[in-house]
Amino acid sequence: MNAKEIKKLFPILDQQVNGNPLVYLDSAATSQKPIQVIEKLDDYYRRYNSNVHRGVHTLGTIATDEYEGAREKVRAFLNADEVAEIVFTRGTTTALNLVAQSYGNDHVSEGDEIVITPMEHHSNIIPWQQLAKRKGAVLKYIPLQADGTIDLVDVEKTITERTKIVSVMHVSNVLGTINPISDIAKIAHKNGAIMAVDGAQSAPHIEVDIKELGCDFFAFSGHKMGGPTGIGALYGRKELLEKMEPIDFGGEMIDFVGLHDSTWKELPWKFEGGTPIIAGAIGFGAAIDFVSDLGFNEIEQHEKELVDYSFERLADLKDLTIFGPKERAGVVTFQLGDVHPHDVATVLDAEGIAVRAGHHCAQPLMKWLNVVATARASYYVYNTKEDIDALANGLVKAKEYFGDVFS
Ligand code: 7TS
Repeated sequence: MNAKEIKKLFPILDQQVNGNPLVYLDSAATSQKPIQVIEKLDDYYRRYNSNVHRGVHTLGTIATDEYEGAREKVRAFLNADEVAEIVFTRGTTTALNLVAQSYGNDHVSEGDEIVITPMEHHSNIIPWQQLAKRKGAVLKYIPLQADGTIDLVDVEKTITERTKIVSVMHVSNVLGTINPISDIAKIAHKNGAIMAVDGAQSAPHIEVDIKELGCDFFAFSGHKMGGPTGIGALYGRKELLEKMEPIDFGGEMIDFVGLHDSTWKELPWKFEGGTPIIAGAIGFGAAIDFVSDLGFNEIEQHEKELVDYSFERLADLKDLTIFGPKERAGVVTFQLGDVHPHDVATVLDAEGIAVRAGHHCAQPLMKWLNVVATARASYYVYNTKEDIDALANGLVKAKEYFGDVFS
């Protein structure tokens, strides 16, 4: 299937915005949803909406089978050994907070180190800042190279025997950098630290195999890969999850409840307090089927072509700076002369082109880039070269509109 055929499977993309065909270039914020996912959600609510893991009635049994079936799809998708290692969460943010609050609380003490990078999304900074503050630990940053990549020499220098947790994004949502996770994980393990990975921008775009990555935790979100909002997953190595305390207490996650003491269900349910995100998980499963059927070789190849074509088309634009390395996932973040990124995005929106402008939840990275904000085009399976032509033409219009800036 080519991108034009794939695009037809996304009903939302077949519309006009401000009198122009919609060109959606904001998939790093959230992707659009294929008809297969929309129908799966519709089917759940029309045919078998029920709570899970309780009662014996027929609808409840179907819902439970579908919900747990989705967990199995996540397991297979990541190449984890057991479904016990897959915890459903609201998304990447809650998954990383679970690691920081549960594993972090029990394993980090005063003077210990937590190591991250300046390119992280806020979701992979603040949970560790908070943990470091609670424990009197030190939050350390692996410095970046000038092109926004990580040098393993710096990793070796930053991680020490005092490091307890290393947490790094697999793919940058701003620069598109693909980080050498398996190498970083080896260095973390050599020093006795565990390796957590923010996979929000990798799982939708490149093949993920947690065994090849060699990580202990991997967090990602369904909504960036064709799934519904409000659902994601945390993979955790079983030996670690088994010893971790739940952080959400209440229904669903308990085994026995007494007046003064209670015990928890086994993995992974002890981490899923309350009625779970049932429809979300089932829709997430359908999204995993969808991207897996397309195949990650094809997805990676397609995004590489889009990135190469972007560099080719945008190279002609004077005053346009593209941030990040040449070798990257499907993200192109840029600055157009002195024009504020919000103005660029507004002109593009008038043309029906959706890009994101702002700090992209990566303020430390903006500081490192020495900008307050940038504009960003991010691609997915449904984007075509025509979309990039529209972007390039839209940027020419923006330049004309703010002409005096360039004179
Ligand atoms: N980590 C990375 C690398 C991300 O790109 C995002 C969301 C998150 C974590 C948080 O994911 P959530 O599903 O828990 O919200 N990134 C973006 C973005 O780039 N623009 O909007 C959201």
